[in-house]
Amino acid sequence: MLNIDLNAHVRGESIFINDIPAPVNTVYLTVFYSPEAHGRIKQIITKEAEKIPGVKGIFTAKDIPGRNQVGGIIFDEELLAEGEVNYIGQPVAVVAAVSYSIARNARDKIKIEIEKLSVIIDPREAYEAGKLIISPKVFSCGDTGSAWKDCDVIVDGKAETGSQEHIYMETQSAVAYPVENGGIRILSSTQAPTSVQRAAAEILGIPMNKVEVDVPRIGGGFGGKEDQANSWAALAALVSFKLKCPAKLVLPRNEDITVTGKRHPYTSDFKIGLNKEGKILAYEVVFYQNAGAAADLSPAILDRTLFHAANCYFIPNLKATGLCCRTNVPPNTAFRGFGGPQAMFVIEAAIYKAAEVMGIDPLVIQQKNLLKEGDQFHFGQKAINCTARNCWQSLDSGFNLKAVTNSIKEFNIANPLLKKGMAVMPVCFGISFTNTFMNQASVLVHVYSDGSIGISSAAVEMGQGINSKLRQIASKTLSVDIERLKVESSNTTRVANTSPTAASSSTDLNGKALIISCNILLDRILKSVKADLKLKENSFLELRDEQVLSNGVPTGLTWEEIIRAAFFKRVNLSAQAQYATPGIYFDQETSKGNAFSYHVYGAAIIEATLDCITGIYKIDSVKVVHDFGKSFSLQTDLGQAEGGIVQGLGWMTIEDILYDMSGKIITDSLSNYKIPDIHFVPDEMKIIPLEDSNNPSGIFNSKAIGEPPLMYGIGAFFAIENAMKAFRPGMNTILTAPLTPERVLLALYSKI
Ligand code: MTE
Ligand code: LUZ
Ligand code: MOS
Repeated sequence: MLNIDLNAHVRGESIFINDIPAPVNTVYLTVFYSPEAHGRIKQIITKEAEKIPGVKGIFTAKDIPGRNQVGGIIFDEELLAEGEVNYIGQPVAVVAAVSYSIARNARDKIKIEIEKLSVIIDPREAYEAGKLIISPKVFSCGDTGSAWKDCDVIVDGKAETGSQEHIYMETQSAVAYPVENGGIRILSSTQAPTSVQRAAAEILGIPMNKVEVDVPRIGGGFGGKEDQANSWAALAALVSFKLKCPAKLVLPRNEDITVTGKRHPYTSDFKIGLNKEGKILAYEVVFYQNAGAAADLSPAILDRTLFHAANCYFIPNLKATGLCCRTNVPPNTAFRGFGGPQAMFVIEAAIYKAAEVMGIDPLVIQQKNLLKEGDQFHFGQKAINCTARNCWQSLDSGFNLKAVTNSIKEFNIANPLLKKGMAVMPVCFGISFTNTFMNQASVLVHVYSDGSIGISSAAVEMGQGINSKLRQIASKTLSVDIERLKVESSNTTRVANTSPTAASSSTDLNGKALIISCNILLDRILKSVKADLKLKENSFLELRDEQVLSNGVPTGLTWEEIIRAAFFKRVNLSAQAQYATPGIYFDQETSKGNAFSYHVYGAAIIEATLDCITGIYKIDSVKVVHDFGKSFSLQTDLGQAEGGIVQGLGWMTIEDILYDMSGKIITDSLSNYKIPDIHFVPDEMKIIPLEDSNNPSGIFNSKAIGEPPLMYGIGAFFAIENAMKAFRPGMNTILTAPLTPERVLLALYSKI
């Protein structure tokens, strides 16, 4: 099944915010940002800027008619800074002019006086200074305290992962239009139309029903537009509201990189205890999350970190502590995996280090401790339909782990300066928003009198293929040709109270709501056919390939005919339905509950070759057995898996976000922040669907796919490290990601 957007994307015909022709009276916005990472605002001087011809207005916090607040979970984030600034790039004022260039010229004339305060960019330092956004969170099971004495080996250490910039192709963008009676209409590049609606309503001091948010599609989000599209849309709304004209704000790339939040860097302390056989008996971990200057989604992300502390391993005694540390960098935010990858890196690092101390292959520990059916996660949920071991076994039988290990050994013996390494990365990722109430979606389906169908849902198309999947789901449920189905833009007036398109759940949630509404429609329509045909009550009518069958026999009636007839009989041809995932709950007090609808499993072999003279490496191959459930859109799902893997590889290897001591980002463009390009992509990426998998909780037995594959990328870190050790066996183990070529080279030739 090909993605419906494919042709238009390739031809450049798809419409993104910046492609929409702007009415002549549109004003163009640019934002004046804090130049300091921490300080008290003494004065903002806009006089000179206001004098520039073409400037229509400059707005600061005092111009906000409603509440100057965009915090999603905690109300700690102003739209425009008022008393204090807390990071470089924090919006302070917004300039509206007849063109972007005039707006930018005017921005350059704005002056700000700031009394500097101390800057913290390191989360451990923030913790020491008492700067926690929420109190420490602990998830635990068993009793680690008493388990240590049963361990034959205890290893502790520190592991760190870096930040990651989303680099969605479409930067943060919004256009706002004033509408009648003090309302506003916003086009936003957001994953969360309802959050944009709520944020704009708050800022303007108007009810949500006066704000309409429309999202035709977005040019990628990757989590970066789950919460952080709100501010830009609210700024456009503010100006449009004030000036009573359309207002457009599209961030230039370097600004987007500089001022928006990214994946949270983590620094963590771990302690792991095992018996002689390699069975993990106890694991303790403390996660210091670098949240940045405001809460944003950090507390929810920290939760997901705690949920994924054990990855796919059964650990009877576990204690995971999460510290949400406030620092003076832009508020970090959702990024594919949502804190899960950070946790998984630490447990893998712990296993790697333990294996080294025990003098065994990490694979032995990994395999021995994989979850089995019915094992309990540390948060109390049982692993049901657990395929962790099936994936590992299929990986071994499909790709022969022994053979891979041996061929690498041989290569390394034969080559003094090139070294190869491999690692296996098993993954277990929970599907559901961990905040239970968010697991809901609704759709509105219209059947038009010619038999064509329009679907509006809570989901946003961001390249992941949700629109194509929704068409498939409706086509299958109604048994009509897929060409009859159109997916409309995501719009808060048509579909209300939406959760963000996130947590890999949009197909499951919206798909289920879609199935319900299609069935409501079918039921109504077939009832009316039944009455028309004067069929007996117990005769069974169904639609198959657009033909009406009665007790399995064709009646000669077609979809178009019955729709036309139903219309004239005044049958309601529209249906709305909501779906809420059943059976999930989580008790925040005890940190226990069935938080997830199900888990996605898989395992990957990653191989890398390292040039030990330059420190440059190549990821040669990623071979995966992935549990897709029963995929109903394998092309789309494979695309998601490949994209996720490459994003994970980039995070672990070459993507290195750096801030200087003043809190200023150093890597502010694509020339100094490197993301994987086509040359970086492994020559071989082979993804085999796990056979005989099933998932009654998914759509047509499928499993969510958006985020889990990213975590296979973690294996690249250990594959490269193994290659390094093949060159320099006594080398100090590095557990700091990204493992950039610079870091590799330094380690290969360091004195100690
Ligand atoms: N794929 C593309 N092409 N673009 C994106 O922005 N976002 C990812 C993933 N795949 C993303 C993507 C993230 S972070 C999530 S949570 C899921 O898609 C969201 O969509 P889904 O719920 O339909 O899987
Ligand atoms: N967003 C959220 C998410 O609010 N809760 C989640 O659990 C989640 N998980 C993944 C991505 N986004
Ligand atoms: Mo994805 S991080 O849930 O947007």
